[in-house]
Amino acid sequence: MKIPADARLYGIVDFGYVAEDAMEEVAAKLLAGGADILQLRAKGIHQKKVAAAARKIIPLCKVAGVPFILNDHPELAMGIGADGVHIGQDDGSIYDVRSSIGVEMIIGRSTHSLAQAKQALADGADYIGFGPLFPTPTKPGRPAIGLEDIAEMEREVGLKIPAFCIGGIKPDNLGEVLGAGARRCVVVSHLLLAEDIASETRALRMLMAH
Ligand code: TZP
Ligand code: MG
Repeated sequence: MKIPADARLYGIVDFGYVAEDAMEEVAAKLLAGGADILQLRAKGIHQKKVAAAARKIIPLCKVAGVPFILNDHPELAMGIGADGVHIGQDDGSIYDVRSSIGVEMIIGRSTHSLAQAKQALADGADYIGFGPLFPTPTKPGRPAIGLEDIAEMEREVGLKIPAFCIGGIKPDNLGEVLGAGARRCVVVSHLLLAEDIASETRALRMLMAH
């Protein structure tokens, strides 16, 4: 499965916010609210637990017709039938990951500057994350890059592959982010900490509809 052309909101089920026994339920809520892509992110979690969570979430994504992306672990992503893998700047080259998982699977790359975004495009990434726009508890210590490069990034990269702005995005600042030129976003903590995850996801998705 490819990233749908009209994908706007990318949701992440993150072990940093979601208990192991709630993974499936939270994934279902993000999907019910209209998340267009779903990632499982499990920093520092044993691969067996990551695989177990992925096996519960993948069938939900299949029913919803939403791509399932695993953060890190390209081999595991392939083994469990993920649609793709998301890799950071320190996770090796896109070329090496592509060589091991093949041409069918989606490869997403985290980028933290315009130069990295252009490089990811040149290296053959299928989509990028671009941020963090704002400081975020989900990635502590990572400096915020602000909004000023979004428009150029969208022109240079986002017109060729989907580009998802990320980092500290919430309804309060979404207007500003879209106004700066963003067309697609990843939202993690705001959705995972919401009292009603499905309706919060739906509300954000509607704000991004145009
Ligand atoms: N990469 C750059 S910022 C970020 C990641 C994984 C965290 C985004 O999470 P939040 O909670 O939406 O700020
Ligand atoms: Mg990584």
